[in-house]
Amino acid sequence: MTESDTITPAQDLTGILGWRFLYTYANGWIYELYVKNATTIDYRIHTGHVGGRWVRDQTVDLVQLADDVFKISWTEPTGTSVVVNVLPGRRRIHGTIFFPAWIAEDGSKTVCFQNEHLDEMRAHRDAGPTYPITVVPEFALIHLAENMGVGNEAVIATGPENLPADYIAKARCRRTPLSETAVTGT
Ligand code: FER
Repeated sequence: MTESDTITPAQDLTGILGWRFLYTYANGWIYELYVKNATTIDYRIHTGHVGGRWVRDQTVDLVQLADDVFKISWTEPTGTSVVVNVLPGRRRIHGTIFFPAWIAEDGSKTVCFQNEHLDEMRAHRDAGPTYPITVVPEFALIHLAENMGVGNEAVIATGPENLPADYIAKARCRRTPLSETAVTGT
């Protein structure tokens, strides 16, 4: 057995793979995340500094830290880095966003369906300014956790601007009972 076998715990991602989460950060920002597979997420940003932005097929690192504790880390083509800790059974998220200076100053250039503007985003990233980085660490409450199956292209298929005005309110009403989430909190 190599040292890394004993350092890295056995991974069971079934509690997060294929799940959609709608959540509100303590600063009021509302996000929606779909874990499409073990290395890919789709997401929509409903409100906040870059509200209106949406992204499909973002490559991420996803790991299980412990029972009901998952961690997703990635860097965007914009240069924004994000680490999101997800505790589905406890309906709790903690996210840390690292905004480059050009986005902290004005997020509007990143508000789009990013997949159609990838070269533009990379050009903005390279033009900067990058520093100082603004760190935004916040807890969030998961309003809705739904198992949509892996590889479901219909979950995040349109921008937040095309959703019905009551989308968030209705999602909150459909709030999954804690007992139905994959792992119950301990
Ligand atoms: C999140 C926090 C930030 C999240 C995505 C981001 C999908 C992305 C931010 C950005 O690119 O501006 O919880 O979940």
